[in-house]
Amino acid sequence: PFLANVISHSEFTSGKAITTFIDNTPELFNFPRVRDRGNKTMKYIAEITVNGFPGVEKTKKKYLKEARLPKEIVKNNAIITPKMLLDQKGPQAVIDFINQKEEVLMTDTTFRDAHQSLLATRVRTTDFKKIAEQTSQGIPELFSAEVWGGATFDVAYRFLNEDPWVRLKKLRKLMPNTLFQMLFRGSNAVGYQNYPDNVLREFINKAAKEGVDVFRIFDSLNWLPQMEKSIQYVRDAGKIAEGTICYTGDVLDPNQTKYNMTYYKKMAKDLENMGSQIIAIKDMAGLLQPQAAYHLITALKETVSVPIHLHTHDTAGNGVITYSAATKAGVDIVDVAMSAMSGATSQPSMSSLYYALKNGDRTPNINIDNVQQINHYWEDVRTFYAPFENGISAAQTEVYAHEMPGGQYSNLQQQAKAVGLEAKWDKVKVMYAVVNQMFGDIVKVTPSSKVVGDMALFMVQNELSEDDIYEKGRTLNYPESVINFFEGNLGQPTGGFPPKLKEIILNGRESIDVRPGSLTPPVDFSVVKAELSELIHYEPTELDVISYIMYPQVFLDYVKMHDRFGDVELLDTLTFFQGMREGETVEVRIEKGKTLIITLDEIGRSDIEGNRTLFFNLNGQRREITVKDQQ
Ligand code: 3PY
Ligand code: ZN
Repeated sequence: PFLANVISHSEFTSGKAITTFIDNTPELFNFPRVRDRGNKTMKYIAEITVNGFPGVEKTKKKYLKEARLPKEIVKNNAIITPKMLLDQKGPQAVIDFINQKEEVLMTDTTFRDAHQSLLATRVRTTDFKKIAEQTSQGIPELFSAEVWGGATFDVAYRFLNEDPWVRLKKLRKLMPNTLFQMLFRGSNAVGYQNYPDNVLREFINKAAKEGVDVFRIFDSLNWLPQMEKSIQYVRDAGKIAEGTICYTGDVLDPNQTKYNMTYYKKMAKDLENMGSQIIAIKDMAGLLQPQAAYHLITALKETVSVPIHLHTHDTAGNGVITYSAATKAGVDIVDVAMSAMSGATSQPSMSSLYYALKNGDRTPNINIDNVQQINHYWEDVRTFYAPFENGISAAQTEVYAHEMPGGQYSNLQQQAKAVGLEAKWDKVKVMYAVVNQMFGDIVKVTPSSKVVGDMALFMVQNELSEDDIYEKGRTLNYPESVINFFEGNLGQPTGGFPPKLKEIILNGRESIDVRPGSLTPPVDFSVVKAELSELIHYEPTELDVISYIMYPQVFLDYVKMHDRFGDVELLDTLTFFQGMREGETVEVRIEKGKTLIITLDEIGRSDIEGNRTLFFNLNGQRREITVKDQQ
């Protein structure tokens, strides 16, 4: 194509070509990108069609219906949303707004926690984009939409071949009047390890700039020193810091000596003093029972003057009752999800809560018809992700025993599957509770929950009991995360580490008891940028640099995949996960006015070396793509 560009360029054909022509004529390098993009897209489709997507069974039918989109959303143009208040008047105006509201406010978690908890975080940007505008316009009364953070960041790169920053930017454009909320793991940011303070600041600033308004900041051990910096950085960025208490155990259990009412009240007060503008109670496993919710919220409302935002999971089936009790006790905001993406390990349903509180004095103010229509879309979209369903379709009260977070359940299940423990999943759950007690009953949420999960898998896989660990534990090769935890690199658990187990697991290794971030030198971003640029052979953006710092290998793998296959995020979800069937046509809108119309005419037989040629038609032209059949 380069030569063709030279030959057809008017300056060249006019005979005035000089040696600087190439340097002065950058348009020579405008290769026909569509052809390139078409080829890359077909390469991806061919690969998935022949070899499949890991863990996905091919159930695609040839002709698919599109997900139903709302026919008519009734807009409320007169409304002033919290996002407008934040942008025009700053965080205090949003807090005043919350305090003036009679009704209970809601956060919609459909774009983040709901699919993290139900579908292994696999929902793709394209499926959010299609409903984003209508969600923003149809439910402008929402306090916020949780759209980013938690596991969505690395899963986007790792499994979806997508850039999470691009997702954020696209959604921000489509939902300009909705407050965006993200889940931020304190000193672990969106990762599983501790990051230096200047990385936290950089990440928060970038996320704020790209559109995040409310940062829910938690620490996986409820250790306040790990949250303080992040709260400060969010405030410095002019956004809203939601300091978070992770809820564990049962606050009304008289035998509960650790996580009791005194503990929660003190933590709430400390978070308020630290500068939290809202306090979140993050009931990540769904352990907060209705009576406990009533007493806890009542006590916290008496203790602090900032609004309280309650988050739960519906695993045990009591979510709406818990919210109803919390609403009576004066909770300000609760987290819900679109009905089709709610329940079980996800959040309680938005529309169910609406009806549960209807005709009361705090009924959520939403247009329920709009909500129902938007929900039809999710009813259809959820079916695209059937291979990632975690199998929990009914309430499971055993969560009160194993205490596994909703967001972890489906991921740990996939992890167990990957190491051949699918059939022993019940054992893994029981072991999870055993490990928690061995660790001294810790708060379990990412990344501490991953430590407990890894240890439970390790013990089930190696058929080890608790006694085995104490008896022959010194000779075992523990998972990296477990050693890291006992070294103190995630911080300090409430009441400290169990000394005997710590000694066995560390087996002579050093440990720390100070904030890990106080020992980590700041990252020099320009050095990292240069290093990354060498590795990927192009000039990375500042967002690339921060992603690379969070997840070096995952980011590099993503770059490689992107290089090979292009923007696969533009493919529809069934094609992305299942490829194409013979005779099928798909359309890929690569930009405004440019659509790839791809038909798969035939899948050739495997040749002697195991290669298969797929015969496509791309916008009317025959194309062949050959891939190695791995089966
Ligand atoms: C996460 O950190 O990803 C969580 O959802 C914790 O609940
Ligand atoms: Zn959650």
